[in-house]
Amino acid sequence: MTHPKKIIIDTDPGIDDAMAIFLALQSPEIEVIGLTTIYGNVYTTLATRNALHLLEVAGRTDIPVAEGSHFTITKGTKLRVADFVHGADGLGNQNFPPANGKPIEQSATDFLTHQARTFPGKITVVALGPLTNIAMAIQSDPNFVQNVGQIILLGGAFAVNGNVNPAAEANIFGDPDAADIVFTCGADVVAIGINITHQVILSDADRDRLAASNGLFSKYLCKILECYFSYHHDAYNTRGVYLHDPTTLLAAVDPSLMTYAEGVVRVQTEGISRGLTLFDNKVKRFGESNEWSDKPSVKVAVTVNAPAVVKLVMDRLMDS
Ligand SMILES: [Ca+2]
Repeated sequence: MTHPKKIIIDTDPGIDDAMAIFLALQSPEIEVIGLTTIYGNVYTTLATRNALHLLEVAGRTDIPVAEGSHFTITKGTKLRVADFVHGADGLGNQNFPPANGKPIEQSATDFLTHQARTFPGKITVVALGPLTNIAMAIQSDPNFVQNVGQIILLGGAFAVNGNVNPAAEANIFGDPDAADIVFTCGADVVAIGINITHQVILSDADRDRLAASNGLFSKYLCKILECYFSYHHDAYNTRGVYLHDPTTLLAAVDPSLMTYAEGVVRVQTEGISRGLTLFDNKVKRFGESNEWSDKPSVKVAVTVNAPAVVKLVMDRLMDS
């Protein structure tokens, strides 16, 4: 049997982050060796607390949590926090008791670079929030890009509107400068954008099935999902929720759930379209050199087997 893939989840929990973390713990193909935290759905301090709490719920306090950056890569402290999507506590306003555990001494950046150095080529980073920690790892250790196996990130809106505004998807908007560093770093980067995740919907009927099951994770998730469903109903008029983070996690579990195009992604870091991801799919050979020329290619997911993703999410969360 092949060894499970070693995964570090960089996360801002977050309701769909909670789903992705539980899904990861239920997936024999991967081994979660740590969580690193970042602002996004909540501020970083609360993201850390929630990560510790979720591991306690799962009975997996053996997994270390390393706290990430409290500011953007350009030292910005005016952070966008999406508490209106996930509740003020990030987990559906359930007022869970505080976690007993503590984050490790190492920062997220040091944890990422250290693990990549210890297991060269073997670590997959699944990045589910703004990309500050990953960009800091790239900047702080010149060997990180060579050492890391793969970076699978939830971010961008490829040829569709964003979800913060027409230009930008939330994780990229959270730190566009960091995102541009990650996209152009030369590592094996796979981007799952909302062009993909908006096709993967957990319906009201799916939620009812989760609620009716006896699974530890499905029961917990049904408590926190209410807030997420009502946001989606108001914002998109959908009877269901988008599975952003779980879909991205499953790209690490089974890459064949999606198809990918290769090319160069740059991120707009200023102006009204700050956070816009622009993909050069290499179909056209441009006459002059431009800001995409000579940059390393990444993979961008372009199609997804949405029913298969939803089925895997349901099966694994109910079987807990
Ligand atoms: Ca997230």
